[in-house]
Amino acid sequence: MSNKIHNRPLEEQEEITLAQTKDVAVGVPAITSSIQHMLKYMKPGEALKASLKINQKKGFDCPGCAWPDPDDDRSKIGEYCENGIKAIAEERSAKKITADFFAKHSVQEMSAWDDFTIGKKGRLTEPMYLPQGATHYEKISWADAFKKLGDKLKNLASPDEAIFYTSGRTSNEAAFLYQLFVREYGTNNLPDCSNMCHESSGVGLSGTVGIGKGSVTLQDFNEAEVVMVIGQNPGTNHPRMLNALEKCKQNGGKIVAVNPLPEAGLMKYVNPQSPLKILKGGVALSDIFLQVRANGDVALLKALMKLMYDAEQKNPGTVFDLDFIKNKTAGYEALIENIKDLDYKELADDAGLFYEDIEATAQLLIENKKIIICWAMGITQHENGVANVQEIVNLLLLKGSIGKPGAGTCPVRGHSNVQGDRTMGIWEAPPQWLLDNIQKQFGFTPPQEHGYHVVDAIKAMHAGKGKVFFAMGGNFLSATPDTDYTAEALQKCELTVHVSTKLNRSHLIHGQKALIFPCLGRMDNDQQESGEQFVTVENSMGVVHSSQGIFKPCAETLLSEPKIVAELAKATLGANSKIDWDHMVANYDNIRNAIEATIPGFDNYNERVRKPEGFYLPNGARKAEFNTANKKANFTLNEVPENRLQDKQFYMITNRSHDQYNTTVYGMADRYRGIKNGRRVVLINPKDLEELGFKHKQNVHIRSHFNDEERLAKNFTLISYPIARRTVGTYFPETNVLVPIDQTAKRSHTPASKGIVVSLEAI
Ligand SMILES: Nc1nc2c(c(=O)[nH]1)N[C@H]1C(S)=C(S)[C@@H](COP(=O)(O)OP(=O)(O)OC[C@H]3O[C@@H](n4cnc5c(=O)[nH]c(N)nc54)[C@H](O)[C@@H]3O)O[C@H]1N2
Ligand SMILES: Nc1nc2c(c(=O)[nH]1)N[C@H]1C(S)=C(S)[C@@H](COP(=O)(O)OP(=O)(O)OC[C@H]3O[C@@H](n4cnc5c(=O)[nH]c(N)nc54)[C@H](O)[C@@H]3O)O[C@H]1N2
Ligand SMILES: [Mo]
Repeated sequence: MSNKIHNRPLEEQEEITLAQTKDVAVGVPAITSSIQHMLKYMKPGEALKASLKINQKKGFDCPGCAWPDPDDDRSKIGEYCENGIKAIAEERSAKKITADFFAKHSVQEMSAWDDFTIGKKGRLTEPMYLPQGATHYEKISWADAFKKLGDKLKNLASPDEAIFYTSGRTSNEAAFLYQLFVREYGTNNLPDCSNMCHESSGVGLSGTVGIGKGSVTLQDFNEAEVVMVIGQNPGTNHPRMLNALEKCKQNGGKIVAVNPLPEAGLMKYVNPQSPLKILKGGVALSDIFLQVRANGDVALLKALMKLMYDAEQKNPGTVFDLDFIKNKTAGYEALIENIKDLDYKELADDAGLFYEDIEATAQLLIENKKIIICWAMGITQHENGVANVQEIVNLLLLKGSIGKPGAGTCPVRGHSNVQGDRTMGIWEAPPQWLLDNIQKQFGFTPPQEHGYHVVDAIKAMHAGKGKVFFAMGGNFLSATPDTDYTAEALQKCELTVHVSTKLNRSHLIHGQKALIFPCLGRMDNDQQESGEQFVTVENSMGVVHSSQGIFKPCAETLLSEPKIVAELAKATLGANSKIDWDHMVANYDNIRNAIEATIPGFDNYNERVRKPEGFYLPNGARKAEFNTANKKANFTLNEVPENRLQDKQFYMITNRSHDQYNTTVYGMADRYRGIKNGRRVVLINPKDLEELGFKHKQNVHIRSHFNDEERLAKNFTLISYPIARRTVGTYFPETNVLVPIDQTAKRSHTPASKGIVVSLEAI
């Protein structure tokens, strides 16, 4: 792996410039920024067409985030947001990469480019092959490419030597077909981006409320009395969520933000589609901002529950929902034993919070009954990520705030169809009913043993047990932890294959041989034998709806993801397959019929998904029906995590800037945080800076510490910033090299990307 990229020398870095940190999100600058971005990277006519069709009924689903679209009043000028527009411009880039491009640039040359440069080269258009020992990718026909991969898969000693990754943009149709092929081939090695994302939510929720998804709908935000937003930066990552929070406030609801950073969107918000409000300057969104230190959330949630308990003791029956607790839950007494003697001030100190703020928050929770808690990566990407989620559930259960209007759990998903992919069976640990249904429906016996999640997949490749790595989308190398280790793992593979829309670093850090399969994106028109197709996706709130491409694909050579799976299945399984792959892919209705027959909740799929607003999947928790082993919602006991910091050490959180989509860097302006021109920064509290004897804008190396292991990332700039104490902030993926492969969440195996212990070294 090129050290040059990791440790980019300071003289090659532009000087970071700082602007005023914003306390208002969206508004006019967001509109200007998105229009500029579209016009810079797209053809003007297409830009207009895209902005009118995004997230509209009969339009395409924004490839950005998984936030739901309103069932009713969608804005006429497009249900869009600044970062959705950037996602579109990125996918519908006017530039193209052809075989000539690969002939001109060696893999080694390209791997020295930074991610921004790589991403801006345009759309991939032709299948490419890198023979063993070659310096350049070469053009290959689709037929030869499928044959090469099919032959390789056929000749492995065991199907378990192959690993099939999925990123969360893959449609329901492609995902279902893909897992079906992988299981007929004979393995459950189906790691996905969810393993690095909301897996802790899935695990934490399944055991406690019986479904690994959230329980709220968009409508619930209109009725909620209190919404807590914990470990999430919606202003950047789910901008349309701010509309829902604004509505909640208009109806008298209160918002509590819990975050080590004062994120702009949570502080104040100007709706871009409401010019009047732009003039007035927006609304202050958060009523209370709890500036928790990294991973102080369990301490905070326990402190809140302790104060609620005290109030309940004083006026029994007024704070907790005792009927709900009695009829619907288990484990209440044990939880009370656990919290009744806690010292809330000690917990507040541990979380780095003021007593008054915790008391004020507790008061809101004591007085109100309809509570929603939203969360994202600040909660899940910790060693105790599952415990974080379970403490959130404990608090909601005490209030009876799951399964009634205006209340519930809201894990806000990342990729636009990550939730749908899991529903379709992209899961290394499939539930038994799924395997049984597949067997019944398709007449083959799927493998029963569970496969590798992301971290185990990397270790298997590193140990030489994983020999073929196939990725349906994503950028595995840059998204995963411990970049150097993962690079070694991929390089040990005999063959790496990527189905992709855009060039990324995973094409450049490759196995002995490598293939690139260029595919259609969300906005591209998808023609198959029976004519034009649409696909379907599931949003963060369990609504399944259709998405229709609107543009002519930028090259005739591109294949759709379902078509790629079908051809691969034929090349690998040949006449042995029980499935008519050509029939499936000729008309996606056929795939949807197969989904309906295999997965509960999809009755009359083809009919219902043609309704413009789609349909809701069944969700027991939403109706206070808990499909756990004991049919109750379960309280759980979780320890307050130990403080792992030694003197002069910090917890490092690795966040997204306002100008990126995961590993795709749109630009160098983290506008709301006021950081421009560069991404190799460390945000640090001015008092911590002073205690270290370091100065604002000083250059440092970052060293991470885990057990006896140390990892180093060089050449960063310290930025004095109002971040919580004992916490430093950096950007992902630049600091993934510091995330230890073995530092993962208990039970969900999610890399602890927001809880890395680091020290800073002056250069
Ligand atoms: N524009 C854009 N949209 C996106 C994405 C993108 O990259 N760009 N990515 C998509 C994906 S895949 C995902 S998963 C989501 C991610 O959405 P987010 O989870 O909002 O993304 P992060 O930048 O990881 O932000 C985590 C937030 O948690 C806070 N935080 C960090 N550690 C802690 C902690 O210990 N406790 C608490 N309480 N807070 C903490 C951080 O300061 C930050 O505000 O967004 C999706 N949408
Ligand atoms: N340190 C740290 N690491 C993290 C995180 C963090 O917060 N901190 N976040 C984690 C999270 S939440 C996630 S979800 C993962 C993301 O991990 P991934 O999903 O693997 O990464 P992305 O950057 O979203 O993948 C981008 C690539 O997907 C391809 N692509 C885009 N659209 C399509 C499409 O329609 N079809 C196909 N086939 N390919 C397409 C393009 O080639 C593009 O380069 O990263 C994780 N890694
Ligand atoms: Mo994610």
